[in-house]
Amino acid sequence: MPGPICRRLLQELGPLPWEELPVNAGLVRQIARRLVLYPPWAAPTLATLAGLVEAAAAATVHPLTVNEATFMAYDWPDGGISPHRDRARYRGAVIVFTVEGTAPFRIHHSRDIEGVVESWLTTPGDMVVLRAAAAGGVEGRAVHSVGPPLRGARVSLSFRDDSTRERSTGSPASAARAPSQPDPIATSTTPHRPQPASA
Ligand SMILES: O=C(O)CCC(=O)C(=O)O
Repeated sequence: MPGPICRRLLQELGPLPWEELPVNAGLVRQIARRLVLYPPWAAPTLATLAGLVEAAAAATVHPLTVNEATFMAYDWPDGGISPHRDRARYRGAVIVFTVEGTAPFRIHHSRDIEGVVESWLTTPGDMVVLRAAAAGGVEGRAVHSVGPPLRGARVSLSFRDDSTRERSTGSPASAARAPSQPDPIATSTTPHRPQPASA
């Protein structure tokens, strides 16, 4: 994802309310802030990106309905999230873009932080595709972790297909047709779920 798109995405978030996550969420330890948005996407760059992800997924064996967008911010020096899998309610794949900052991203055999299968540095514009539940009939959600940013903050944007939400679309076309759709703040604070995405 090109740098100007990353910057525009961040600009569009403006004063939206990020939440400070509890450090302990079950077995997962996380030091991060989070902003969760749902369609219809009010931010035009977010709408375009979600539409592109859906269009790309449509050409695969497992099409996605992107019905959740989560921004995570991890601050230097101790931000990050320990090994975990995303919840089973997410279908197909989780698409994670790095929007700002550089930090290690790891895939693990298990929740054991030492059991690293693969590790690399994510930098702005990178995209990681993680297998979610029952992707193409194959089980095995990826256990992953994020280390502290090398400096400043790292911000990621994850697109997910939540099987418990309506298969509504956040495509650019629908966003363009309905400029007065509900503000994403209103949709993100519905009683639907203030829980962490991971388990
Ligand atoms: O921020 C990231 O790169 C990944 C976030 C993550 O692991 C999660 O939300 O489950």
